Amino acid sequence: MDLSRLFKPKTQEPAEVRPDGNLRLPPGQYLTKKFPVLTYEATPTFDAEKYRFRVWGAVEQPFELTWDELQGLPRTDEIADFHCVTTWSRYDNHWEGVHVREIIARAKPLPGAQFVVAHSWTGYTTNMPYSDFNDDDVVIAFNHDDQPLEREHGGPVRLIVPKLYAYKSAKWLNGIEFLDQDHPGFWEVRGYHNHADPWKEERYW
Ligand SMILES: Nc1nc2c(c(=O)[nH]1)N[C@H]1C(S)=C(S)[C@@H](COP(=O)(O)O)O[C@H]1N2
Ligand SMILES: [Mo]
Repeated sequence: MDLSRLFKPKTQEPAEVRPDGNLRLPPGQYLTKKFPVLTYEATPTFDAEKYRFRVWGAVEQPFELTWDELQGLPRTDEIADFHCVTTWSRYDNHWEGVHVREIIARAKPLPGAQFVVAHSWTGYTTNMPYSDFNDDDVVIAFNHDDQPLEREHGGPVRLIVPKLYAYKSAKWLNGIEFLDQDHPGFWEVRGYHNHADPWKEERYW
């Protein structure tokens, strides 16, 4: 009996490469088609009447928006991969919402505003350099894969920062603070990396 057929090596698909030369799947990550929920705090309730989106700190124009006003800002959408520090990645998420540059244009950050903290109404916070926040693919999302964002995934509004590990993508977003000094957020003070670049495996510090 000819067994060689059985032991033929399986042909492998070539690994996908991003335009910047990095592999599409960051090191140490595995792909999932599911959308796991990863939340530290209890999933909060939402009250559209009471909701305020606050923008403050090192800006010329601090401001506050009601839910309707936030909904009324120009919309954008994108397809982006999502990488959790606990090693799962989910490709091709379709996010719809408001680009953060709509907020930046209204707030007019001062020259010294080199850092940003995203705030959730649960008290969760996460920090990032202004240069990572002010990027083409950073959005305040209301919809995911053509559905209103599920409550446990941050609905009705969350931040999405695709190029950093997902703990930078604050769920239940209600504020953006601009700062001239870095201010590590919830996970960042508990040992997760301050910067969180998945392609550099910046997981812990
Ligand atoms: N408010 C809040 N936002 C959060 C978190 C959290 O615990 N609370 N977890 C972060 C982490 S670690 C990840 S991986 C993603 C998970 O988003 P998901 O639950 O929609 O998959 O949300 C991030 N945003
Ligand atoms: Mo995560």
